[in-house]
Amino acid sequence: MTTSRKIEPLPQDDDAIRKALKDAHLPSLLPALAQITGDLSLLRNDLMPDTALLTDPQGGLPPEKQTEAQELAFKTLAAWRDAGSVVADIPTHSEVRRMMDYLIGEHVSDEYLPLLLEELAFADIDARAPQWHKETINPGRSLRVVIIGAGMSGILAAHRLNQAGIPFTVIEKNEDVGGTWFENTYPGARVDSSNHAYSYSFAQKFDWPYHHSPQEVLLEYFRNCATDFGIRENILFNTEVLAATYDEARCIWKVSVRNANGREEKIEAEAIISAVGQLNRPKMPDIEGLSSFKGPSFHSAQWDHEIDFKGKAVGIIGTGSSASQFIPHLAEAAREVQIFQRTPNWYAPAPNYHERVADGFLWLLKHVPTYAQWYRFWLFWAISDGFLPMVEVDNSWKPGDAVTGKGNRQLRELLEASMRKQLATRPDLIEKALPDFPPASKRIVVDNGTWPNTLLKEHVHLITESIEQITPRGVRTEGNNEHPLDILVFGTGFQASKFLTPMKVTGINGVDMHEQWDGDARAYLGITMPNFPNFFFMYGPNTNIVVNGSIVYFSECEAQYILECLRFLLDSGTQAIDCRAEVHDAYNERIDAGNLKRAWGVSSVPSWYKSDSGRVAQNWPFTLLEYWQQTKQIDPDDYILT
Ligand code: N01
Repeated sequence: MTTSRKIEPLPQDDDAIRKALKDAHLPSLLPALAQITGDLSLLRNDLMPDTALLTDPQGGLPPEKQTEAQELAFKTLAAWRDAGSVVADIPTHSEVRRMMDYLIGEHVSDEYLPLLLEELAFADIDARAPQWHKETINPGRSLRVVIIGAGMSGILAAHRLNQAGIPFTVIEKNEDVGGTWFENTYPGARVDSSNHAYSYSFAQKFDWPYHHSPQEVLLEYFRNCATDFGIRENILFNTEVLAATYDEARCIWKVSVRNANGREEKIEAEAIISAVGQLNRPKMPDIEGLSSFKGPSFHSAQWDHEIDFKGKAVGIIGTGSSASQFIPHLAEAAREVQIFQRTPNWYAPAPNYHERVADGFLWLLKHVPTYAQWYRFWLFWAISDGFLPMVEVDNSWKPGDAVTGKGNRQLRELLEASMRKQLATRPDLIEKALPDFPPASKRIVVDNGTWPNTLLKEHVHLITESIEQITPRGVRTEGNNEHPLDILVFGTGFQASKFLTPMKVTGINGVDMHEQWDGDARAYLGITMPNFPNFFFMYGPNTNIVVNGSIVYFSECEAQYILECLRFLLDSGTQAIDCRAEVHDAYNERIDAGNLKRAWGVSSVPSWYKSDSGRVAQNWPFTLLEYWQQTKQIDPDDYILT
């Protein structure tokens, strides 16, 4: 069972404990030991991680201190085992805070504490679960919900509705759950944030085989979640939503779907949750001659596993996160690899990117209660709001500057030094691969050295001349340069800013959702929009996070808010809530101003963070805390009530 965290008893074998401790993540082990023993004196000042080095695997603890911490952990664990392995009472909030303070090396403020307690999910308490049930609030009221999509967000929404006793149907176009993890099967596909953090807070799993697990492991996790949550029988697979139309007189959404037999059907519901994701519709480039290529060609999200690359000349258009993952695999087999790069990337060094979780570490997660939660907490904090200053735009910034401010300069220096070092033997590649724009203008690609090592291979060529045409035999770049190819792969990304494409969604007075957006998707809290009553988005406009946090966290906040809206409908007898235009507009003005204070908002480099108009339609510019606070509950004054 995916979500199980069954702890196994510590063995009598002291050597086994000592051996495992060599692989321990010590900064998060000591709070776990303090918690299970109730002995907070274990959190010694001299063994405290260094705040400035949070992303260091051992929090900057020097080797002699690591040895001391290991010895302390050994003695504590052995004594705890010998005394009967009794876990101390759940700590008080002030004790938990003391442990948090120790782990992150600073005082956790009052406002962050409740958020962090939720994330920790001690004693398997799912604090974000609805603490109410439809039957006890308004059993007679019809409140059916259609969820569109059974990926990470859709599974979560279904689970929450199930917990609240609200009837729901999930419409999924694929034959199974998983969304992006079902569709993207290209070689090398893996999660680029740590999967101990990229998982539901209430369904944590300690036995991830890798720090960044491959696609098939993530897919299995989401498949198992769907089964464990008991939502599978509510999912209509191989069924695609074509349109949704609001019937104002009845306050009902009529959803047109094409079912598994190809027939069109209508489903009625009082509310819709769109959980279609932002990165689910492949984007093919607008290049002359696109379809003229005679050899095999396909997009990374529609990988053709029949194709053998061995001995072939392969061309790849695009160098984003997807391409950076699959190109190294193609380079293993292909005779020649031609990479067509339009814009270079910044690469964030992640030494454990392809690493298996060490045996000893896994052993400790299995044998030490609460260790997995504290490790997840560490990851959550290490990639949290503390990163925002690195992407801030100073007042002195002007277009063309290579950095946006002081923090961004530090980030640039770090990333540039790493790239220069890795490509030191090839100044020509440094010239081509080193961006001249500020880091975080577009998505920073995660890498462990695989990308530069691939570029350094003799049969791999990084081509930066712009593409003029795709021809039957290959690609022609400026200056009439022909690049003959056997196979052409598009790593050209997704239609991220075209939310809900190609569905037709019609709201009050026949207004079309895409026409209302006019190419520039906006929503209030990324969740609701005027004229579309009881229509909720998950991972909607401006809810993507760039450097701080995990997208699962955002989806959990959105689910919390949507459930609060549904509770309001049940509680108040209101038929429908429709976001007030002035609330929506004021909110979006603030979002736009916020994004203009971030590197991705001021930079002119192309990125999927922006709509065609150049507005940042995807990203959330503020703290994780702020989104959590804003989505905790609904303010009815934000809505026109029917
Ligand atoms: O897509 P992208 P992606 N001519 O849009 C190029 C997530 N993800 O699939 O930069 C030439 O980033 C384009 O060039 P440019 C992750 O959030 C996650 O790689 O626009 N080139 C760019 O190089 C990621 O950010 C994981 O100039 C053209 C590339 O194609 C998001 O998905 C793994 C072109 C597109 O890059 C999208 O990543 C993979 C043209 N006409 C992805 N049009 C995880 O680890 C486009 N390009 C979870």
